[in-house]
Amino acid sequence: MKKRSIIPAALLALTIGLSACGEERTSDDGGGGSDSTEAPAPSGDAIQVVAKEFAFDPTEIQVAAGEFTIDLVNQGAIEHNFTVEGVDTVIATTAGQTASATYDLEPGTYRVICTIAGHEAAGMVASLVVG
Ligand SMILES: [Cu+2]
Repeated sequence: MKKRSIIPAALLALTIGLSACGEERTSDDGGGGSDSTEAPAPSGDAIQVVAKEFAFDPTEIQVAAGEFTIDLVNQGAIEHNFTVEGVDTVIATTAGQTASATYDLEPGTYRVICTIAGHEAAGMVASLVVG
Protein backbone atom coordinates (compact mmCIF):
# COMPACT_ATOMS: atom_id res chain seq x y z
CA MET A 1 0.00 0.00 0.00
CA LYS A 2 2.46 2.62 1.10
CA LYS A 3 5.05 2.11 -1.54
CA ARG A 4 5.51 5.72 -2.49
CA SER A 5 8.69 6.37 -0.67
CA ILE A 6 10.46 8.19 -3.44
CA ILE A 7 12.66 10.95 -2.11
CA PRO A 8 12.75 13.78 -4.64
CA ALA A 9 15.85 15.35 -3.12
CA ALA A 10 17.79 12.13 -3.52
CA LEU A 11 16.72 11.80 -7.13
CA LEU A 12 17.63 15.37 -7.82
CA ALA A 13 21.03 14.89 -6.27
CA LEU A 14 21.53 11.76 -8.33
CA THR A 15 20.53 13.56 -11.51
CA ILE A 16 22.87 16.44 -10.81
CA GLY A 17 25.64 14.04 -9.94
CA LEU A 18 25.19 12.11 -13.18
CA SER A 19 25.08 15.17 -15.38
CA ALA A 20 28.06 16.69 -13.63
CA CYS A 21 30.17 13.57 -13.83
CA GLY A 22 29.34 12.69 -17.42
CA GLU A 23 29.30 8.94 -17.78
CA GLU A 24 30.23 7.95 -14.30
CA ARG A 25 28.25 5.00 -13.06
CA THR A 26 28.14 2.90 -10.01
CA SER A 27 28.11 -0.78 -10.87
CA ASP A 28 26.62 -1.52 -7.51
CA ASP A 29 22.89 -0.87 -7.32
CA GLY A 30 22.66 -1.35 -3.61
CA GLY A 31 21.90 2.29 -3.10
CA GLY A 32 24.62 3.19 -0.69
CA GLY A 33 24.25 6.91 -1.06
CA SER A 34 27.54 7.63 0.64
CA ASP A 35 29.33 8.92 -2.42
CA SER A 36 29.08 12.62 -1.81
CA THR A 37 32.37 14.33 -2.41
CA GLU A 38 32.50 17.09 0.13
CA ALA A 39 35.64 19.05 -0.38
CA PRO A 40 35.97 21.79 2.22
CA ALA A 41 35.82 24.54 -0.34
CA PRO A 42 37.49 27.70 0.84
CA SER A 43 35.05 30.53 0.47
CA GLY A 44 36.08 33.00 -2.17
CA ASP A 45 39.58 34.31 -1.82
CA ALA A 46 40.12 33.29 1.77
CA ILE A 47 43.67 32.32 2.54
CA GLN A 48 44.18 29.61 5.09
CA VAL A 49 46.90 30.07 7.65
CA VAL A 50 47.55 27.43 10.25
CA ALA A 51 48.66 28.40 13.74
CA LYS A 52 50.11 25.91 16.18
CA GLU A 53 52.87 25.64 18.74
CA PHE A 54 54.86 27.59 17.74
CA ALA A 55 54.65 28.54 14.13
CA PHE A 56 52.44 29.80 11.36
CA ASP A 57 52.05 27.80 8.18
CA PRO A 58 52.82 29.14 5.67
CA THR A 59 55.44 31.51 6.99
CA GLU A 60 55.14 33.63 3.88
CA ILE A 61 51.62 34.59 2.94
CA GLN A 62 51.22 36.18 -0.47
CA VAL A 63 48.08 38.07 -1.36
CA ALA A 64 47.01 40.44 -4.09
CA ALA A 65 46.46 44.02 -3.09
CA GLY A 66 42.90 44.86 -2.21
CA GLU A 67 40.49 43.05 0.04
CA PHE A 68 41.42 39.59 1.16
CA THR A 69 40.33 37.27 3.92
CA ILE A 70 42.52 35.26 6.22
CA ASP A 71 41.16 32.10 7.81
CA LEU A 72 43.26 31.35 10.84
CA VAL A 73 43.08 27.64 11.61
CA ASN A 74 44.29 26.88 15.10
CA GLN A 75 45.65 23.35 15.02
CA GLY A 76 47.40 23.76 18.29
CA ALA A 77 46.48 22.91 21.83
CA ILE A 78 46.42 26.48 23.09
CA GLU A 79 45.25 29.93 22.08
CA HIS A 80 46.90 31.75 19.18
CA ASN A 81 46.30 34.89 17.23
CA PHE A 82 47.20 36.45 13.92
CA THR A 83 48.36 40.01 14.35
CA VAL A 84 49.62 42.06 11.44
CA GLU A 85 51.97 44.66 12.82
CA GLY A 86 50.60 48.15 12.32
CA VAL A 87 47.07 46.87 11.69
CA ASP A 88 44.33 46.95 14.31
CA THR A 89 42.52 43.80 13.20
CA VAL A 90 43.51 40.73 15.17
CA ILE A 91 42.29 37.20 14.53
CA ALA A 92 42.18 35.36 17.83
CA THR A 93 41.52 31.65 18.11
CA THR A 94 41.25 29.11 20.84
CA ALA A 95 42.58 25.58 20.37
CA GLY A 96 40.94 23.83 17.45
CA GLN A 97 39.02 26.91 16.34
CA THR A 98 39.04 28.69 12.99
CA ALA A 99 38.39 32.42 12.79
CA SER A 100 38.53 34.89 9.94
CA ALA A 101 39.08 38.53 9.23
CA THR A 102 39.07 40.61 6.10
CA TYR A 103 41.88 43.04 5.39
CA ASP A 104 42.46 45.76 2.87
CA LEU A 105 46.12 46.69 2.93
CA GLU A 106 48.49 48.79 0.91
CA PRO A 107 51.06 46.82 -1.08
CA GLY A 108 54.09 45.96 0.97
CA THR A 109 55.55 43.36 3.27
CA TYR A 110 54.06 43.10 6.72
CA ARG A 111 55.27 41.23 9.73
CA VAL A 112 52.76 38.88 11.29
CA ILE A 113 53.09 37.62 14.83
CA CYS A 114 51.16 35.89 17.55
CA THR A 115 51.06 38.36 20.41
CA ILE A 116 50.49 35.87 23.18
CA ALA A 117 53.37 36.10 25.62
CA GLY A 118 56.39 34.17 24.42
CA HIS A 119 54.89 32.96 21.16
CA GLU A 120 56.64 35.39 18.85
CA ALA A 121 59.97 34.56 20.45
CA ALA A 122 59.17 30.86 20.11
CA GLY A 123 58.73 31.20 16.37
CA MET A 124 55.26 32.48 15.66
CA VAL A 125 56.34 34.95 13.02
CA ALA A 126 55.30 35.17 9.38
CA SER A 127 55.53 37.56 6.47
CA LEU A 128 52.47 38.90 4.75
CA VAL A 129 53.37 40.05 1.26
CA VAL A 130 50.73 42.27 -0.30
CA GLY A 131 51.40 43.01 -3.91
CU1 LIG B 1 50.53 31.78 19.58
